Formats: sequence, structure tokens, C-alpha cells
Amino acid sequence: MVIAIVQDKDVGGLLQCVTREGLRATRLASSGGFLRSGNTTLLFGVEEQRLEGLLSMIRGTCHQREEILTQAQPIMGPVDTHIPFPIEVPVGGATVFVLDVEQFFKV
Ligand code: 2BA
Repeated sequence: MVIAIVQDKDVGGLLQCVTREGLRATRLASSGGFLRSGNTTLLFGVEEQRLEGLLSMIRGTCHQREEILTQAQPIMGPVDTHIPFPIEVPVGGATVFVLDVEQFFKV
């Protein structure tokens, strides 16, 4: 199982690429705890032999960008109060978790 947190701008290209290769994906709307802005979490159930192919599609389609943070978000602690705003934060390409799946079935 691959969980990829992807910037919204990169999702279309990545999904086009993976569906062309016959891989399946589930798209969840999500948002980051730091910027509090929208991103997309993709779940891919993939066989081990197709894992590297999927990871290179993610690497090839997801790019790093600078996002502007204009004010402290409520979740940030007192340490953040000394940050001079606005600040530029590098976001992405993609944040990827690869997990072993114990069972997979459909009913
Ligand atoms: P955000 O939490 O909104 O984070 C956006 C970007 O802000 C991060 O980009 C990183 O460059 C910066 N950032 C986040 N937390 C920070 C902190 N405590 N101090 C300084 N800079 C910080 P990415 O690392 O590319 O992460 C993009 C998005 O991926 C995150 O959005 C979050 O939704 C997710 N993500 C990243 N690491 C994660 C993790 N370990 N667990 C769960 N989700 C994660």
C-alpha cells in the first residue's frame, strides 16, 4: 500500500499516468497541518513487483513548489511566534509512505 500526499496541482498528471498503467487509486481530499491548505492524499493498493514503477511515476509527476505562509496558524506553538511573515515554505513533490498490507479482500 502506498499513501502519497500530493499537491493538488500535481494530482491530475499523476492519476493520468497511473491509470494508463492499469493501477488503481483512491483520492481523498486532505489538508496539511502546517499550511492548513488543501492537498490530496492518494491510496494505491499495488503488488510488490509494481511498487518501483509507481514510485518513479510519483517522482516524475510531483514537483516541489514554494508556498507563501502569511501568518501563524493556530496549530503552531509559541516557538513559531518569532517567524517573520510572510515566509516561503518549500512543499512537495510528494510525501510518500509505503506500508505492508496484512490482508486485502473485497466482498
Ligand atoms: P503541511 O503540513 O501544510 O506542510 C507544508 C510544508 O510546510 C511542508 O512540505 C514543509 O516544507 C513545511 N513544514 C511542515 N511542517 C513544518 C514544521 N513543523 N516546521 C517547518 N516547516 C514545516 P512537505 O514536507 O512537502 O509536506 C507537504 C504535506 O505533506 C504537509 O502539508 C502534510 O500534509 C503532509 N506531510 C508531510 N510530512 C508528513 C508526515 N510526517 N506525516 C503526515 N503528513 C505529512
